[in-house]
Amino acid sequence: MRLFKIKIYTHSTKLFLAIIILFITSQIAVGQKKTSRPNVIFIYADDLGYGDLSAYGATKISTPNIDRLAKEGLKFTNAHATSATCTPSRYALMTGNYPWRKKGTGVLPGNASLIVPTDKITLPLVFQNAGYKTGIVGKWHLGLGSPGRDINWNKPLKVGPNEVGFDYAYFFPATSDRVPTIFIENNDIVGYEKEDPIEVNYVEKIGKEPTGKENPELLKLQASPDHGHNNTIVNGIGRIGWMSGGKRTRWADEEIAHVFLSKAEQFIEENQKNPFFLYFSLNDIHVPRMPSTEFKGKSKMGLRGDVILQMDWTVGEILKKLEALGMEENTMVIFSSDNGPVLDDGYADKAVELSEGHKPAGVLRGGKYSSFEGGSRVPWLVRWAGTIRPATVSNALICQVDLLSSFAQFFQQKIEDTEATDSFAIMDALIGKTKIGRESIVKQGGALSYTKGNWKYIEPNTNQPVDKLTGTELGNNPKPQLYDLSKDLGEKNNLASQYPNKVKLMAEELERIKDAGGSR
Ligand code: NG6
Ligand code: CA
Repeated sequence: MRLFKIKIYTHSTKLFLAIIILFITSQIAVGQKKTSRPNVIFIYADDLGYGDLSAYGATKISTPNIDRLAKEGLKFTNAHATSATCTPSRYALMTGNYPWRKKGTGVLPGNASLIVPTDKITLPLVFQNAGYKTGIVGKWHLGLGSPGRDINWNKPLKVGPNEVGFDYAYFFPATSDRVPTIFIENNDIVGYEKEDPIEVNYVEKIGKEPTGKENPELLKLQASPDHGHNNTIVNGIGRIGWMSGGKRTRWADEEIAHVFLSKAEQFIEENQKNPFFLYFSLNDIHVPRMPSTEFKGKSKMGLRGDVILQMDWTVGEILKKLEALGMEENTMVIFSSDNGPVLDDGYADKAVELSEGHKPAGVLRGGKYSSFEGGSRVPWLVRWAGTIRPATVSNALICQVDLLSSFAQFFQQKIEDTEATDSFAIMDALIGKTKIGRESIVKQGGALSYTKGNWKYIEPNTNQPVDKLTGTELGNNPKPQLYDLSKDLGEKNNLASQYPNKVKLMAEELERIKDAGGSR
C-alpha cells in the first residue's frame, strides 16, 4: 500500500514537472517569437544637435518623451552620422557606403535624380529579405527618377523609395525649404490635379507667382539675407527654387508634423501583425521652423525651441501608439539625427537671439556643416523593452552607416564584400550587449576627419574656417589637426605639432581607407 502511494506520488510529480518544463519552454518560445523578429522603428530627426535634448544635458528645454527612450533603454554618447549634412548622411544610412566615395552625394536640390543604386543592397532591402514590411514616412532627400533625366512631375514618379526597398512610402522629395513643397505617396503626388500641372526649376524663375525676392511684403517668415530662401513663396514662406502649378497639392508647413505622424501611426497599425521596419524621417527641426499652432510660443525659446517640443511630442505619440497596441516588447525604437545643429539656416526666426543659454551642440565644437564633432556626433537612443536593460549608457563608437550590416548580421544574411563596404556588423554594440563598437570612423564635414580610439585627425583644408552665412566653425584649417577626444571633446587643443608621428600615421591610414574603396 505504502509503496503504491509513493509510486503515485512520483508519477504525479513527474507529470507536474513535465507540465512545468513544457510551460517554461513554451514561454521561452513565445519570448523568442517576440524578440527574434522585432519591429524596428528608426526615427530620424533633422538637424538636431548633441545638446538639444534634456537626456543629453539640455536645461533650457525639456524633452520628456525622447528622454523616456534613455530611461527605458540605451543612450549612446559616441554615436555618429557619417556627415554634417543631410543627403550624404542619408545616403550612408541607406547604402552602407561612405558618401564621400561617390560624387553627387552632397545636399541635393528638389529636382535631383535618385542617387541610391537600385541594384544593390539597401537598409530597407535587408528587412524585406527577412520578410518584413518596410515603410518610409517623412523626408527623403535622396533624389527621384533615373540619373540624367529631368523629372516629369505630371507622370507617376517612378524610381524612388519604392524601388530601393520600401513597400510603402509617404514623403516629400528634398527639404521643406526647397520646392516642390508636395507630399508623394508611393509614386503619386498627393492631391494632384491634371488641370494644374507642376513644373520645378532650380535655374530660373518659372510661372508668374511672386517670389520672396520681389515681394518680401507677402512673407510671414522673412528670409535671412544672402542664404537664397527667396524664390517661390509657398504658404507665406520663400523657398529655394521655383515651382509653378500644383496649387492645391502644396502643403502648409504647420501640418507637416501631424500628417507624417498620422501616416506613421497608420503604417504601424496596418502592419501590427507582420514584423515591420519603419523609417520615420522627421521634418523637424529643419528650417523653415513653422510648428503647428499648439506648439507656437510653447518653448519660450522661439520657433526652434517650439519645433523641438513638437518633435518630442511626435516621439511620445509613437510610444503611446505602441503601448496601446501592446507592441512595446516586440518593437525596437531607435532615435537619432542626420547631422548637427544650426541656428540661422536661412530664415529670420530669431533662433540665434532666443537660444541664449542653450547649447545646441552641448560641449561639442561646431555644428551642421562642420568637421568638428558638433557636425556629426549626434544623439542616439534605443529602446527595446524586455531586451535592452533600462537606463544604460554606452560609449561604443557607432555610426548610422552600420545599421545595414548590423541588421543583416541579426537576420543572418550575407552581404557581398563589394556592397555596403563601410558598414560594420556591430549588432551587439547597437543593443548594448557590448561596449565595443567599430574601431575607427571617417566622417565628412568641411574636410574629412579620421577618428580612431581617442584620437581624431582632421585633414588640412584651405576653405574658409567659419561659414559666413551660419556662423559655424567649419573645422577647416590649412594645417593638420589632431585632438585627444578623451580629454578634449570640445576640440580646443590642436596637438598636431606635439605628435607629428601620430599625425603621419593617421594621415596614412586615412589614405589607405580612401584608396581601398571600403573599410570593412
Ligand atoms: C543649404 C541651405 C540650408 C539647408 C541645407 C540643407 C543655403 C544657403 N542653405 O544649402 O538652408 O537647406 O542646404 O540642409 O542654401 S540638410 O539638412 O537637408 O542638409
Ligand atoms: Ca539635416
